Amino acid sequence: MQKILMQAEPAPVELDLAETALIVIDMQKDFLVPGGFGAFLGNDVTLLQRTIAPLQAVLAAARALGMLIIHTREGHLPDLSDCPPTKLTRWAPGTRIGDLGPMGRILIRGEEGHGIIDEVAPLAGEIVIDKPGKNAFYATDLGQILHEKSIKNLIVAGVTTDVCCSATVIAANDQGYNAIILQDCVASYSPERHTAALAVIKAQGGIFGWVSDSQSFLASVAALANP
Ligand code: TIU
Repeated sequence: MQKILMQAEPAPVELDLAETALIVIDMQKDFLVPGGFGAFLGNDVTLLQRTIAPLQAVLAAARALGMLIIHTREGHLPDLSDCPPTKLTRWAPGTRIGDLGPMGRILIRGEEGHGIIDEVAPLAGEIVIDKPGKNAFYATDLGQILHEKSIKNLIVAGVTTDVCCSATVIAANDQGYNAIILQDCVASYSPERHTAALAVIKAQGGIFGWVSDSQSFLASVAALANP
C-alpha cells in the first residue's frame, strides 16, 4: 500500500492511496462558462477558472497513481421530475433551471451547458455521477460506489467551494469519510464565501475535514518516489 503524508490544516493527514478517491465536483460549463446557471444567478463565472490549471496537475498525478477518480455533474432530467419545486421556483421565470440559455436548457442532463469543461474532461473508465442536489451523496450511487471500492478518504476539488463542494464535504464527514479539500482546486463566485467555507471545514480541530492544496498533494506524491 502506498501511503502519502500530506500537509494540511488543521494538521497533516496520512492517506493510504488505495483507500483514497479524488472527487471532482461539477466542473461544468453551466458553472464555468458565460451563459450557464452560474451566470444566470448573476455571478462572474471567470472567478472559477483559476481552478483549472492546478486541477489538471492533480488529475494527472492521480491518474498516474491509478487512484479512483470520480467526476460529478449537477443537473436534472429533461422533465424536471427530479428537481424539487423549491429548487425550481426560487428564481425569476426565464432564469430558472430548465429555461433556455445559450448552451441549451439550464442544468438539464444532455444539454451542452451540463457538460464538463474540456480542460478537465473525464477519461474513459472514470466514474461520472449525475446528481440532482448540491451534496454528491444525495440521490446518487456515490455511497455505494465508495463502499464497494473500500474508499475511506476523499480528496475534493471542483466548484463551488461554498455550495456543492462544502455540501459534499459535510455529507462525507457524516458518512464516515475523511474529506480533504484542495483550496486552489476549488473556487467560489465570492472570495469571501470561499474563505469562510474553508474556515468552517478546518475549524475546531477539523470539524468537517482538512484543507490542503494542490502543491501539498503533489509534494506528498513526489515523496513516494524519493523517500
Ligand atoms: N455545483 C454548485 O456549487 N452548484 C451551485 O449552484 N453553486 C453555486 O455557487 N451557485
